[in-house]
Amino acid sequence: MSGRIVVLTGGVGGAKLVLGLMQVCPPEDITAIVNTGDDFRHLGLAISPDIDTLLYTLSGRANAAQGWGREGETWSFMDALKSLDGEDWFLLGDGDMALHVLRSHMLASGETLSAATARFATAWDLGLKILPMSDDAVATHVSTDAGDLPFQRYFVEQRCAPAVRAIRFEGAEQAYPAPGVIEAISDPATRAIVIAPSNPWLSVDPILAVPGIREALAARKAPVVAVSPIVGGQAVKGPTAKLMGELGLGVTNQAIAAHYEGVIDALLVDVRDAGEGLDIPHAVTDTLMKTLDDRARVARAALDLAERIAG
Ligand code: FO1
Repeated sequence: MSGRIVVLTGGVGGAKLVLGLMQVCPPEDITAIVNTGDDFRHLGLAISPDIDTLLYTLSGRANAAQGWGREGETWSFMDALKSLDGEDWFLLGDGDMALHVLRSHMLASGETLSAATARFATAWDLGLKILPMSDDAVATHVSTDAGDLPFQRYFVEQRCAPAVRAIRFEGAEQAYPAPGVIEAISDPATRAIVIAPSNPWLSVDPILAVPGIREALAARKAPVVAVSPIVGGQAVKGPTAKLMGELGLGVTNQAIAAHYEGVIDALLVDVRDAGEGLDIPHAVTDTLMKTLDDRARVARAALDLAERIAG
């Protein structure tokens, strides 16, 4: 399939699919639009977890087992920080610090998150475009039975334990899509838009909450295919299944399809859930992504489904 591919992604599962797309399409044809709702300032540093997970995953630097951060990371900064009674609930590796320090320095010098992200993608010769969903601050907060929590406090400090009652994206109403985001979605050369198997409520909804993005998707020419984050009635990593239960939803692909109502044309589901009735176009494959070949297979299946939809 030649032409431009756009992928909306966040979190670890999303990064795996983007890596799969890089195996089956020329990287220069791919534009990744990345969730920045997880971003926050910590110890004065601008942290962008989903951008960094994508940078590490695509450059082969990721700590695959851990899902975030760098393979072979060292922790002398954290040791020194703890010795000074600094906040140590959010771990900042020595190599990881380079991204946070450089990004923070560029933002403090008036550059945008887009510019910092493009610099890193170029420095690591990744080939694809990585666009933040917005250069404006959008912060995911969850209202839980343990109170109102900024995303990283919920995800890291509380390890997703509190039951989520509601999710909001502070600043979304005032945010603008980052340069190139609407253009990529609306580009006549774009032949498929893929929503990666990220958590729809926590990693994709912030992207859709930026005014203009959902509208551009609804007005799209290209088919939009979502890869379900559910495998065998569970979620592979992270809190998706738990969250769906807390939101009063069954852990089903019908619930995923309903959530993306109006945005997607089709859903790629896992072979273990193939029996579930779905009233939108769909395809079935083994969506469990352990190896690079797995990631390429899922990416290929998503593009084949898009091609089928395009007719
Ligand atoms: N996740 C953790 O579970 N513990 C951490 O200490 C942690 C630190 C961290 C530092 C930089 C970064 O980019 C990501 C980090 N993450 C950590 C992962 C992060 O919370 C998640 O990747 C996303 O926010 C959820 O997708």
